[in-house]
Amino acid sequence: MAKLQVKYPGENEYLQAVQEVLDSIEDVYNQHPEFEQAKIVERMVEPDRIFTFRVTWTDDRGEVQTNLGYRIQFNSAIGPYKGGLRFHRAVTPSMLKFLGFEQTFKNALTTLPMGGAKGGSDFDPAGKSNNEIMRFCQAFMYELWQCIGPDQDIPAGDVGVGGREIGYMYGMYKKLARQYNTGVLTGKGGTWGGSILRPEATGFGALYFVEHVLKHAGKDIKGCRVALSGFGNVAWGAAIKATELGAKVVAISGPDGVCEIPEGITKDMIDYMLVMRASNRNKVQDMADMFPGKAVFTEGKKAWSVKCDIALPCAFQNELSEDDAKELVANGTWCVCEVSNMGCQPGAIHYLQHNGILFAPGKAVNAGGVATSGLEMTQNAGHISWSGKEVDDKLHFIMQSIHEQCVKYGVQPDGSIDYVKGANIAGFMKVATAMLEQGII
Ligand code: 2IT
Repeated sequence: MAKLQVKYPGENEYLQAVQEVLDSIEDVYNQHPEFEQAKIVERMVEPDRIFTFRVTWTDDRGEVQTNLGYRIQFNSAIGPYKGGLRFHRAVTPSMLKFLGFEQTFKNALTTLPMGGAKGGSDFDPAGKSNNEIMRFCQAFMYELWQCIGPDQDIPAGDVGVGGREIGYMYGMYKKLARQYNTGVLTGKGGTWGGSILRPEATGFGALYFVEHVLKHAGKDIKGCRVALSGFGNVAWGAAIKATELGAKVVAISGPDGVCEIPEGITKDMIDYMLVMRASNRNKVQDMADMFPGKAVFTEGKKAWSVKCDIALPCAFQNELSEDDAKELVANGTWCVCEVSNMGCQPGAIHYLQHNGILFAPGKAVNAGGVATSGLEMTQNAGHISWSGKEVDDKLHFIMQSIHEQCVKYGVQPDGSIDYVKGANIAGFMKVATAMLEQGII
């Protein structure tokens, strides 16, 4: 860590993600001198390669705009590079390195053969028109297409990249590559190679994982109040499944504030989340304006100010601070599962774990998204499509298996589960063993 801090000063998200994993694996690593001898950790913390490129496009006023694009191929020990693309104004190499590093362990947990990658751009979708989004996606793919392929590197969505953006990028990829490689991107539309349930999968998988966490602790989700952050694709899927399982979603949030929904979110509201996302306005207040009296907007507040049993960060890294954790615990919250990648700050995780709160990290909880991307790749490779039930059954099985891996490596002397340790050690052991077996490369 000391070496990395000197080498990459200011890459705070990346250093934070690496620190968490190294803290978790220290004991196991020291029991395996063969890992040390092959310098597994020194190799694993560095991406295999980083592509950086200029993306120039023209906005609706005819003005020329330039953004930076990236693809970080992090680790290919257990399969081709796989991971999403993030379009957000704050994207930096540090952010994408943290995400690519996390993705490597997450993908290892899914049971499927996928390596880790991440990419994206500092392009800000907020306030952009549909045509601007299309032109940007086309310009981005014009640079990216030669770096990717169905057996090489398979991007998908992340913050700011959903089905619409994948569509525009896939259209451009096909035009450039002159190949109908459906398996080159995942999260595609249902009529052109997309998997049923991929849009819902991150949120659905997260709730299946929460069910396992609760069951293991002798609890039930029925009747629980759930606070979600964000209103994007991940929060949408989580809201559907939480409601279906008998919980009450009492909060969603946005960069502008929180919407409290005392009676629980309804189907109309869940559908409206999609309209809000497509508008690119990035304002959760729109929900309160659409459903007056049912959703109450408070400016500048987070979802963590709303009284709940279960808190699910579904938006962005470090969105839940130590102070937020204290507020949640004071309000009676007893379970926090990260659905966003690294949603909690280290101080928050420490506080939650020391107060006996059930806590599980993003790389376990949200792995259903990329796992279903893996299922989409399998369908594309076989030129077949599975039914919703087939995909859902497989997703259930995968989330159960991830929970079992966390229990195996995270069980504590008192019988409780340290899900952070469990997920990190399980992911590390799989990737490290594969690297060892493939020699010094
Ligand atoms: O963080 C993630 O796991 C994703 N954004 C999904 C990646 C994927 O390849 O489906």
